[in-house]
Amino acid sequence: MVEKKKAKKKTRKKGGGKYTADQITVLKGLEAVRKRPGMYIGSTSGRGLHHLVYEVVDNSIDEAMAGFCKEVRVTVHPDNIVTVEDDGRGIPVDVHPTEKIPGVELAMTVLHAGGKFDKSTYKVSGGLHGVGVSVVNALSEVLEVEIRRDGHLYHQRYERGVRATSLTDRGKATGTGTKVTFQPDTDIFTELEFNYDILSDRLRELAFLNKGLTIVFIDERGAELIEETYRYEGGLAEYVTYLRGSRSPIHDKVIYFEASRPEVEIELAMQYDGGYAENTHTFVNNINTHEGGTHLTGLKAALTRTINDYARRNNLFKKDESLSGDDVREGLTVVLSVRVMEPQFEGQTKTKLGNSEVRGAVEAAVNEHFAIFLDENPRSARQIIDKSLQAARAREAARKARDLARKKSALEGGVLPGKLADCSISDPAMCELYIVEGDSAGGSAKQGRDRSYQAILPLKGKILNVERARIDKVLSNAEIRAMITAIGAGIKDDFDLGEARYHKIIIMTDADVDGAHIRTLLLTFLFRQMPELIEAGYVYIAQPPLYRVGKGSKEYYAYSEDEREQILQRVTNGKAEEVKGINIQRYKGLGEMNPDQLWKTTMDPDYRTVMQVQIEDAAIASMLFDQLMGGDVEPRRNFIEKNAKYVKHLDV
Ligand code: 0RA
Repeated sequence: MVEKKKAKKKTRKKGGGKYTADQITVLKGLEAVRKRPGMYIGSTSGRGLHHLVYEVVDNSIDEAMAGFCKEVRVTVHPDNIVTVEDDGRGIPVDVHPTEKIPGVELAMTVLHAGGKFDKSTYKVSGGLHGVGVSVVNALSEVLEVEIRRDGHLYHQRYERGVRATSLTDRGKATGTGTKVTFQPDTDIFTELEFNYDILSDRLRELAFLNKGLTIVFIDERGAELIEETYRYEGGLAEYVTYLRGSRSPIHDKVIYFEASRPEVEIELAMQYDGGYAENTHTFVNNINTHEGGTHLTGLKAALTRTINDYARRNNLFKKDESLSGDDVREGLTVVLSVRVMEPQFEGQTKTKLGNSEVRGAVEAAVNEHFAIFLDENPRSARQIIDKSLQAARAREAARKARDLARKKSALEGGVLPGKLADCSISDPAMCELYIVEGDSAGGSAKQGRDRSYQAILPLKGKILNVERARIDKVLSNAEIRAMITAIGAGIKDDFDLGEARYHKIIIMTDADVDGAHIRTLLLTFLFRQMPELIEAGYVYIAQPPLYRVGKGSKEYYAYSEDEREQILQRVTNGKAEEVKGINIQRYKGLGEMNPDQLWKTTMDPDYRTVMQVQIEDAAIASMLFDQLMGGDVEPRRNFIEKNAKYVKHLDV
């Protein structure tokens, strides 16, 4: 009922006159966005907040992709007001023949109209984010747009999506372009502060993905103004160099090509290095497809086939030898970017490409261009194949060792690791596996748990860094073997989600830097060896409390500094003299909690908070890890800081 009243009030124009029927539809549309923001931007937390910037930037990038814009400037002002400015043609200002309002007003107020009045001028549009700038308008306390066009400067202001001024001509001006300034609505968003790293990472990524485009990022919030310029003439080829970081390449030239097919435009860059990890990044219309999809399937098929064909033709195999997908991707950094007219996004986080026609197109293009590269660069080809063969031999040795271990443990009676305290229920959908740092915390967890459905696997110290070790070494590590057998679904290409023995795998580490490090190692391991487990939403992070506040027989647990303050305020009623009877304990590790406390705070489903790990969080974790373990000192110095950011990222 209240809603109706609100809508009515808003249909009154500032100047007095009534809105037309069309504009009432407009207001209803924007009202719908304000009522269910999550439907349009995913969430109203930090993620959704940053989404607003991406949405506006996407419009400028579309203009750049159409060939009319060279530079995009993004500024974060004090109070988290954001400006996105481009030197494109400027959003049209002339009155629309049937809608009877200026084009810019249509873009700002009509859902899905976005900047795309004329689809044919835009070859492809930003898929996932393509909800249109009207959504940003609806969710902003204030939005102002300035357009330079036809020798004039035009301006208009909106408040919460509703027109506050008419489009006005502010006089003569040179050049063309669009400038949008907006302030996210405090009524809508739970988090209002823009994160410098998240924005700069995304803007840099966009610059890599759109070669030649200049993106300037300015942050005016701190004592010192920060300005960074991203511009990459080499596009994805430079991106691969950037991602490879300090790892040494095994061939000098980055393999690079662009291909245009009726169903899809393809850009690809890749390079092999001496490491053992695979670093694959795929994009569709500038969106990171963390969950992969048809383009990735096509790429993988082509890599395996092209290398095997080349090796066979050039007699590089001993008899019966062949290379698997995992073999040919060891030490490979590859970025694939495709542009598709009507992308279908699927998966848990809608970052998996579903369009079936893309698979064959990518496969054919990669086959063709990669085969040319190998033929034209025989020395590089030899090195790539040698490396893949080494990977294959290591994998074969590991498989034999594993088979042997399996037979051995089968003879001994139990296949499950000795350290695992399993649960009694056998339905995986109901079962949880806690992977716990340290034997003492493991002991408390074993005593405190509900043994019917909670299993505990304690791990000793730091597990092996899978990023820097080859598969045979990874599999010879006892802690890693224990995890693989406890989970029970295998690894890599042999992974079978249906075999997973638990549908919740909860990483429980200390709430300190070491704990964060171990968590990163575990996430990296899961991300590298069983990404499907993360994609299925089976992986979680436990949230142990930081403090226990005791007062008399009462006790409270605080999971953050803020919460500790709140609790203190509450129990002392703000009166300082009451502080004396209070005992504050800071938990340095899980081991300091007794079984009952651990159960109550961290394991009891009715009380605990667990964070579900998204595949992109795991990807970020493994990237960070790689930076940490690389040769450079600077990234290592930044690790703690960055790691803090990634933990924050999980939260949003
Ligand atoms: C449609 C038509 C034209 C420009 C745009 C959209 C446009 C939209 C945005 C949003 C942000 N920056 C933008 N730049 C341009 C121009 C049509 C013409 O001039 O012929």
